[in-house]
Order: sequence, then C-alpha cells, then structure tokens
Amino acid sequence: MSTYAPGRPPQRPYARRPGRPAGVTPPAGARHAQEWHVTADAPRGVDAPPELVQLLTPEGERVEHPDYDIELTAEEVRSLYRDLVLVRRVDLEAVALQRQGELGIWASLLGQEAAQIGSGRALTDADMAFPTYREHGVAWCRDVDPVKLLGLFRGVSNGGWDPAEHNFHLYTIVIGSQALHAVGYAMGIQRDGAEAATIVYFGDGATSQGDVNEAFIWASVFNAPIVFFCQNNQWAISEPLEKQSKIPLYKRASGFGFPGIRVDGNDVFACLAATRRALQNARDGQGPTLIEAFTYRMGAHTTSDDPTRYRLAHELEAWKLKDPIERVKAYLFKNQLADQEFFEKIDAEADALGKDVRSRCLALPDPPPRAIFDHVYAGAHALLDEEREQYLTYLAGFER
Ligand SMILES: Cc1ncc(C[n+]2csc(CCOP(=O)(O)OP(=O)(O)O)c2C)c(N)n1
Ligand SMILES: [Mg+2]
Repeated sequence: MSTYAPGRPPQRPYARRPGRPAGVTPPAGARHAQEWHVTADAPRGVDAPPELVQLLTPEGERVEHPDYDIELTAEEVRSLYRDLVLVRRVDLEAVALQRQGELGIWASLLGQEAAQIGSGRALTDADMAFPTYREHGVAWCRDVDPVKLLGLFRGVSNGGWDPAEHNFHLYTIVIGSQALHAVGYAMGIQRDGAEAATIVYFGDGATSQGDVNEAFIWASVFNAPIVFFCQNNQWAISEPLEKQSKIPLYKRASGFGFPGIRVDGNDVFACLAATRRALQNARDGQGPTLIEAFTYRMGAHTTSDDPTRYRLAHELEAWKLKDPIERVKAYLFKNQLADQEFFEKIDAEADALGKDVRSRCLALPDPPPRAIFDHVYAGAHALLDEEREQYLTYLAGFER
C-alpha cells in the first residue's frame, strides 16, 4: 500500500494554490473552484456555469429537473440517510485506527459519501463495479464487510474479498488502470448478452491517465455497457483540478463520442438518479456515459498527506456547507419524514458499528510471512516457488 503514499509532507512549503489557466476569469464574488473553474470554455469574463444536475440543495430543498427526476419513498430516503451516516462512521473509525498505528494507511472518503452511496444504490446485483482505493461507500452498497477493507489497509490481506461474490472488484491503487479492466469486463458481458452493466470509479486526476482515455475509446467504439463514474473531488493529492483540465471533465465525453453529464456529487438523489439512468442506458445497448460527480475531498488525500500544506482553509469551509449528509437530514426534518428518535437511533447504530469494526479489525490474524506469495498466480509458478524458498531461508537466518 505504501507505493502510492506521498510518504512525508513536501519539504518545500507550497506557496499558494497554483494559478488559474490562462483566459479563465473568475466571476466577481466567486468563492471557490466550483464557481470559476467551470467557465474555462466560456468566453472570457462570462459567468456561464455548466448544467449541474441537482435534486436536493445544500439547504435540503427538493428541486425539479426535467431529465433526472426521481421518486423516492420516505423509507428509501431514510435508508439512504442511514447508509451515508454509517459509511462516514466506518471511515472515521478507520482514520482513528490509522492514527493509533493499527492501519498502515487509509484513504478517507469524507465528503464523497453521496457520490458513492447514490451511485452504489443505483446498481443491481448483476451489475459489476470496479473501484479505486477510496470507494468504501460503494463497497458498503455491495455488502462487503468494512473489516475486509480495513484488512487491506492493515496489511494482513492482499485483496480482502471475493469480487465475484459481491460483483465488486478489488481495490486498485494504480491510478486509472481499472478503467481498462472494466471496459474489458463490459465488453465480455456484452458478448454474453447479459442484462447487466458495469460501472468504473476514478478520480479527477485519473482522467489525465492514458488508461482512462484508452478505456473511453474502447468503450465508445464497441458501445460497451459501462458507466464511467468520475468523482471529481478537485484534488489529485496536491494537484488541483485546474492542472488536469481546462474544460469541465464531463465535456471530455463528447470528444470520445458518448454523453457526459455533471451531477452535484454531494447530492445523493442526483447521483442515484443519474447513475440509474446511465446504467439502464448501458443495459439497453446505448453504450457508455461519463458521469462527473462534482464534489470535494474534505479530508486529506490519505492519512500520509497533510492538505494544509497546499490548499487554503476557506475552500474546505465553503464545502462544509454543502455536506452531503446534512442536506438529507434537513430534507427529512423539514418534510417531517423522520423525527428526533430516528436520528438518535441511526447515531446509536453508527456508534455500535464503529465499535464492532474496531474490535474485529484488531482481532484480524497476522498472516504468516510466506503468505505474500499465495494467490499471485492461480496455479504453481516455478519462479515464485524459488523466491518463496529464498525468502524462507532468509527468515530462518534470524535468531528466535
Ligand atoms: C499510475 C499511478 N501514478 C501515480 C500514482 C500515485 N497516486 C496515488 S493517488 C494519486 C492521485 C489520484 O487523484 P485522483 O484520481 O483525483 O483520485 P483521488 O485520490 O482524488 O480520489 C496519485 C498520483 C499511482 N498510484 N498510480
Ligand atoms: Mg481527486
């Protein structure tokens, strides 16, 4: 896991947030990236924000959308709220465990719960998901025991779960590579005639990778049943969004020949509605869709990172007001779909889950050192056998 950790904070302090791309004028009064970056392809100085599919405002007001409306029962909204809260609690517990030396590293999803729960709950059992290393909310929707995620970050497992059992692939650390795996998988189920779609998750930074762009091409020309779900959290470790693209990311799709949309990534209703639609289009033979879930990484890139070295505090403060959980809570309250007792019950459940995850994580057995060689290949492999022997001889050389 340590291969992708920055290891230690940058030695040179970062000056300020790097400059804006040439020709992009922040509209007067712009408070953060969302309000000015998106004008990059508009005429200079014109404040023309792209369409953002939003069904629930940060204040918890329901808004209409002509193409992406969704009917949800009170029970379904309460259930989404429960998902959001429990997933945040698991994440918080994992950060604490890392700080206490019980995990090697953790990549927090703080702030991205709605993007993950909304898209994750749009999947059917038959659909297949390919995650990065941060998709703890999607894992939750796929019924992967959170302790299995923690085992990977604790270094006691090389994977953690059976992808076929959950239709949820293993976490992928190599940025963007899962996009090609996913398109290959989608082309496979297309040939099988399956009634299913594939979804692949990646970040804003990953859109600069060759693998992701190649995946777009393959998916497009083969009309693969896939949804590209980009969580644009506006940072790739310390690289800001404006270093990845001069146009809004969802607009990239048109150059590859398939539709792209931008949704409010902190709005669980919008993420659910847009992903449901895109998955259905994929199943119906209409090919890929790129969904850009516009969100914000409220935490550090990983527990090895210190974002105060490269980003301004006010940015975080602005995004706290758009918290994905608070808006659902406000909606439930305002519309009297849940009472105080409900919220207390969910909080108690979250505490119990946190405790349970913690105790089971600490009880995870350490594997024998030789287990690192297991499951590299499906069968025996001569070179691996030789390396295992060498390693065991080396270990035997230590005094007990
Ligand atoms: C191919 C590759 N290059 C570089 C890295 C190091 N690395 C790990 S995470 C990361 C940034 C990814 O940013 P983004 O795609 O926006 O995802 P986020 O972590 O923000 O969710 C980088 C460069 C890597 N893991 N793999
Ligand atoms: Mg990112």
